[in-house]
Amino acid sequence: MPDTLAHEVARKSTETAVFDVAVIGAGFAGMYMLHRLRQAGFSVVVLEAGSGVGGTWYWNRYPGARCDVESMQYSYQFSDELQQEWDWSEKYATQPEILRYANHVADRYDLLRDIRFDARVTEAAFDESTARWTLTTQAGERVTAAFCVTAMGCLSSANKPTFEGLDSFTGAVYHTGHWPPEGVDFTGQRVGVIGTGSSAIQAIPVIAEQASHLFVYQRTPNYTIPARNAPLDPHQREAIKRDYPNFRQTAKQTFAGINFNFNDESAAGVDERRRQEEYEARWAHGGVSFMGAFNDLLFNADSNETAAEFVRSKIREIVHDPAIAELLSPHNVIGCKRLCVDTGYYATYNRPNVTLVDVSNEPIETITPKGIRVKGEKYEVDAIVLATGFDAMTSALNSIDFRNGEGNALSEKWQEGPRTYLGLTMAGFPNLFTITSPGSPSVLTNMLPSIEQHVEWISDCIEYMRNQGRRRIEATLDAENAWVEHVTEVAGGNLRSTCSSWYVGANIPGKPRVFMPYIGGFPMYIEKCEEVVRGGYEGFDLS
Ligand code: N01
Repeated sequence: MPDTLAHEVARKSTETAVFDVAVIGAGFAGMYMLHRLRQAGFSVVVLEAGSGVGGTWYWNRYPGARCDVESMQYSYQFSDELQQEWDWSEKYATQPEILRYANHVADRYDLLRDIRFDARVTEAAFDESTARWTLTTQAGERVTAAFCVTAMGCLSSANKPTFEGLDSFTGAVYHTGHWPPEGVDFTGQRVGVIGTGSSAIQAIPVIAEQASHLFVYQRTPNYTIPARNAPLDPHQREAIKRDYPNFRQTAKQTFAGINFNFNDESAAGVDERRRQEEYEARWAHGGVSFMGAFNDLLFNADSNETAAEFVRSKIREIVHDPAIAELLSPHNVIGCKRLCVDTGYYATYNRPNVTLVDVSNEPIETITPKGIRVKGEKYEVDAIVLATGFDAMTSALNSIDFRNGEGNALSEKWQEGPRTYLGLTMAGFPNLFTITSPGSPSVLTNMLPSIEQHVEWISDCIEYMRNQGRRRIEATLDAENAWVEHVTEVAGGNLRSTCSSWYVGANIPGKPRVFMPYIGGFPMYIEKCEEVVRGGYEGFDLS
């Protein structure tokens, strides 16, 4: 089996290079997929649209970008040497530090030789006669592989709403998800940030310190909990490292695959004093573990409201102007949209150089050559930051013209919403695997362990195929339908499915409203995947 890219990749569009597996994307999922498959003796090529590894951490370089999962948990665990040799510097790692980690992994495992950068895949077609996929890139390069694995991330396709007049704007326009690698210095500039989701909430306090004036255009306020970020105490870091296997194992047994203190009392079952005590402790600790304060916060609307009101009371405490505090106060279910984690977000609105512009009732009217007009009022700005999020979970896959052997498109199959078996495969699309796709816990969990679980499942499956002398695997329609039904049913019992979030595609006009990730929890999901394997790949046709 040839093993180096130099021998393999067609340099001319007329040639087609041949591999066992083609992986799309070189973020954490694609990198580990490559490593694992190569270890198993397969020839692999990774096609990556960007010019470097890191995926989300390659593209999202906006000021203040950090991971909201603690650094000691947001890393690979497949190699003990790797997790022992790397030292995170802060409780929450910055984007540059995570990108350095991704590059360290790429170097350590010599991954770059099998990754093609600046290779955006545009088409992928399955040929039934050979049972192989052929992938074509924007530049016209072609590779063929027995299996295709997508590792394109859940939040990788930027949402750029069409604001009237945007093209006429004479200043710079940035999207948080496509930040220039060289960075942007806003010193002395008037800046307009559109959006107040996780990305904006991290970027706004940093931009406010540089800009001469910052205007924030808010359509819907979000709940955010202080990160309480700090340098990692070396003793604590070493203590976790000494116990890493147990630490990781405990995390895997939690709903979100994250090791944090979950309180198994219900908010409805305790008195006001006890609730306040718990919320205060969680607010002081910081981060997303706030939602672990009580076990019914995502199941009982009244309980949820006690947590929501607690955060609103904090906003009123922090923000000096009561009218601004009220505008910043969300009134929907807390945790329904992804909870944000910040450093100094609410206090930023006390700065004299920051103006909050409410666009909840009347949308941004137009972008002019010199700025942004809202309700007839003109805001002159030098730069616009679109912190408008992503067309989540489906758009990256739909951006590639996937065609099965009958010439049917994946985008047609998903017209009414995504349908998968375990978020890993799709009926009608043989030999195609998707990492952290709709129907898997993905974005509701710590992505790293979720990615590792998917990669290992896919790699084991491909090895099994080889060992059994099988060449074609396809999820049955029955198995897929049953899984989609189960995913929908569990979502229905959770308050998270009740609001207009990107989880349900509500941020993209016309997108079918479907709760996309699997909300049954990481342990239940792992058990189901393992059960399928124990059953000889139950729910699949192998031939
Ligand atoms: O995107 P978002 P994001 N006019 O969709 C507004 C992960 N992440 O990039 O809510 C005006 O949350 C939109 O308003 P509304 C994390 O999973 C993680 O911030 O639709 N405003 C909203 O305020 C997160 O959930 C980390 O009314 C418009 C904002 O733009 C996910 O990425 C950090 C508009 C978009 O918010 C996405 O976060 C960052 C319009 N036409 C991100 N269109 C960490 O790990 C949209 N908006 C910490």
